[in-house]
Amino acid sequence: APGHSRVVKDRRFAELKDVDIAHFRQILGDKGVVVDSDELKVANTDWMNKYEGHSQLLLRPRTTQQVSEILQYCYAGRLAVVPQGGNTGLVGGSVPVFDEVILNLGAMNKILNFDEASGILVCEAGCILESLDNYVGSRGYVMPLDLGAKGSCQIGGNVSTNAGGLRLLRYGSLHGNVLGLEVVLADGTVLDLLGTLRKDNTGYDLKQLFIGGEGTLGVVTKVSIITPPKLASTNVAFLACEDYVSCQKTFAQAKLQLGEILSAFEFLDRYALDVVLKHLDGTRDPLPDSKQHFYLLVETTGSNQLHDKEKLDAFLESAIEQGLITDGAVAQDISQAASFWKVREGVAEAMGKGGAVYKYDLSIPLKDLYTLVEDMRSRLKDSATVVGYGHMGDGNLHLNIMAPKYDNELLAQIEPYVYEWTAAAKGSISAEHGLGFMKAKAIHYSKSTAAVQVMEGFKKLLDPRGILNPYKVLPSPSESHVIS
Ligand code: FAD
Ligand code: S2G
Ligand code: ZN
Repeated sequence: APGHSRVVKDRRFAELKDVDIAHFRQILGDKGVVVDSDELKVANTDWMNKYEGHSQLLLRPRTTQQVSEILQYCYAGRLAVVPQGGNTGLVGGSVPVFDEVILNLGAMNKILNFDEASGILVCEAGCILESLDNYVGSRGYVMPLDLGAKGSCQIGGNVSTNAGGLRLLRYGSLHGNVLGLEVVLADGTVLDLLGTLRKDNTGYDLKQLFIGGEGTLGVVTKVSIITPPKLASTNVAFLACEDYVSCQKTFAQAKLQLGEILSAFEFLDRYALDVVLKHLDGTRDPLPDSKQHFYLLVETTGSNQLHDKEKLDAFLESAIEQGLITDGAVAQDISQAASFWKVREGVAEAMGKGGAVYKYDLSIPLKDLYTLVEDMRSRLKDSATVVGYGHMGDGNLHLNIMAPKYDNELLAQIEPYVYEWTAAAKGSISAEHGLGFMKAKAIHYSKSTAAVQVMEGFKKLLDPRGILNPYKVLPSPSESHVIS
């Protein structure tokens, strides 16, 4: 795809042969072996239509045993494999770079157990996040993560990217909520780490390696996760601020006055709001008269609507008194709350409608977080639309740059500038989306050489033949940093 740093195909890997396909048909039956070109085209192309591989084979296993037999065979024959979930990843991690076999977990979507006393869910990796949220929701619980891709992303993919999302501020990261995993290693070994205990300090906590492993250390086949109770009262407010400093001060105020009921604190700038209103049907400006530069979406979740409303009203009053916000609306019902969320969640999709989009998912110290957006805007002038939004509560900026088409001159003005800027601000070049293919070459902006060497050690230990998701996360030895 445009702007890829060209990597050379690893000569260690075998080419797919008919005898291989015949073997997979024996393991999976015809249904689980897809060679149809239309289906392959979809599986080879990422959500942004930016990365496209040319795999000749898509496998859809239905059991852990089948995953194990597939990997045993691929390991023995040195066939490279890309584990794939909902294919909503945004760093090119879920599609082949060349002709790697695609192993999609979507057919492994059974719920195995749900303990209604503890909220502990055990399910297969291919379960769609939204289906899980509906399932636990009907039993008085919520999934501890929520993201705009919930309708397609799978829990196995969420775990493998250590997805953050809209609720991390309240429920923390998957490194805390995932209690256990079942993983199949590159050679087919089934690693049963599927504990359901909150506390188990017996030896190294191996599951943590696969949370954020991006399919390079093992294939996640089952997940055990603790889900928080679904509470009675939710409030959503959409607020307008005239500058970024006011957003920061409003966040500080929200932490003080909303405290334990604060469940989300998102921001988007005027440019992001305009792109959503222009490109996404069914969205409307929650504050049509305000025409401000910054907007906040603040959500509270608590057990008592009366108490929560009291806290929220006191917070809004003091934010207005202190001139931190110039306007605001509190959703009067569920559908208005959903319309506020639709504006925030719609930015990712809207940014893709203008042609080409360059996405940067950065952790930056809060005080500097928006300065990069302003820098990029003055650097690119009118050659692109520069938009800033994201999970302000986590110090996570989504810098999105939209242009009519992918253009290497434009890219050269963005990278490595954005990475250098983030490293200088002591931030992270990937807050929640992972490194995938897009940022494998940029890991050193956020991790030391020694740290990368230890990671390479783990990779060698768990996948000595390198067949799992090659060219991703860690710099490929054969990588030439030529921008094609
Ligand atoms: P895929 O895209 O299929 O795969 C992602 C990576 O995980 C790949 O490297 C793949 O090889 C690996 N993988 C997938 N399944 C497995 C498995 N079972 N075992 C081993 N490896 C596996 N991300 C956030 O963190 N926060 C957000 O707020 C957010 N919002 C988004 C909004 C939109 C509209 C979109 C399109 C994406 C968003 N994302 C967000 C990015 C993406 O949705 C997440 O990274 C998600 O967790 C990917 O899940 P998936 O099932 O689609 O995985
Ligand atoms: C979000 C989506 C990805 C992007 O909406 O929170 O993670 O940068 C993002 O558009
Ligand atoms: Zn995000």
